[in-house]
Amino acid sequence: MSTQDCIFCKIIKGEIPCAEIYSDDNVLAFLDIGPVNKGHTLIIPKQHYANVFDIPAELAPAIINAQQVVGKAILASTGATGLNIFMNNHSDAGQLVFHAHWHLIPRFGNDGLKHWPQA
Ligand code: IU
Repeated sequence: MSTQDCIFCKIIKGEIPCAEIYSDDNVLAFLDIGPVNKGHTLIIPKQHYANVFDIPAELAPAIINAQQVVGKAILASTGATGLNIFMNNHSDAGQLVFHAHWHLIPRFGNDGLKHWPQA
């Protein structure tokens, strides 16, 4: 897929709106349109990379920083008592959007969601 057709690249360019949570030179975070829990957020690199294997290692500090900043803000604002951070790489792992992204999913006691990797 070319970056022209990539929905997350369109969000980064402002061609498609999003509920932005955080932005810096390297990454953008916004609310997932299909949240599995209140406050479900995605963190994406502003450059197009299909999955984790394409991301240059130099970007790792920016991604970790965003996970910490955004993760703490989600915990504080939702009152969640836990947070899942994960990503899907390749369709067999459940990846539907082929622009690398991390899911940040707030967890609440007895929220009904399973604990990965329980089936
Ligand atoms: P996945 O890891 O590729 O399976 O997750 C894709 C996520 O992107 C999924 O949770 C969608 O709800 C989310 N999403 C979005 O937030 N905005 C969009 O325009 C599209 C998908 I398309």
